[in-house]
Amino acid sequence: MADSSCIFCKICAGEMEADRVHEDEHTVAIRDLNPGAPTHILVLPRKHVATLNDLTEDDDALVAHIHRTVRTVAAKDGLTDYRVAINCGAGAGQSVFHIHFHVLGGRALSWPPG
Ligand code: DGP
Repeated sequence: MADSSCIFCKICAGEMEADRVHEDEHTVAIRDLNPGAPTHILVLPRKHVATLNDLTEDDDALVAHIHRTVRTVAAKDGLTDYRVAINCGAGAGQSVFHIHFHVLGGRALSWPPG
């Protein structure tokens, strides 16, 4: 169920502009507005799920599909080495409460992240 106050629901529905790099039945991938690397893509499920903690067993196939989309968008940008990150909760840096997978690459990435 879409959340009418959620910007990522609006982007998925095409009601808000974004640089879309991939879309299919279950996911939309967009370039991050404030990129932290030469490639910084966000993979969004069309389904509104606020955080990683809100996923249920019913979402298992969706989560697998999201990983396929991650691989697709990384390959489209020519990446073999990249990082996939999910911030879960404000304390971990989550600012948009519609789950999204950050795909970062195109530069050396240090570990651990800050
Ligand atoms: P997080 O902090 O993990 O919730 O990541 C949210 C990311 O979303 C952050 O890197 C900036 C990006 N972002 C926020 N609003 C928009 C938007 O309207 N369009 C796009 N393309 N990215 C956005």
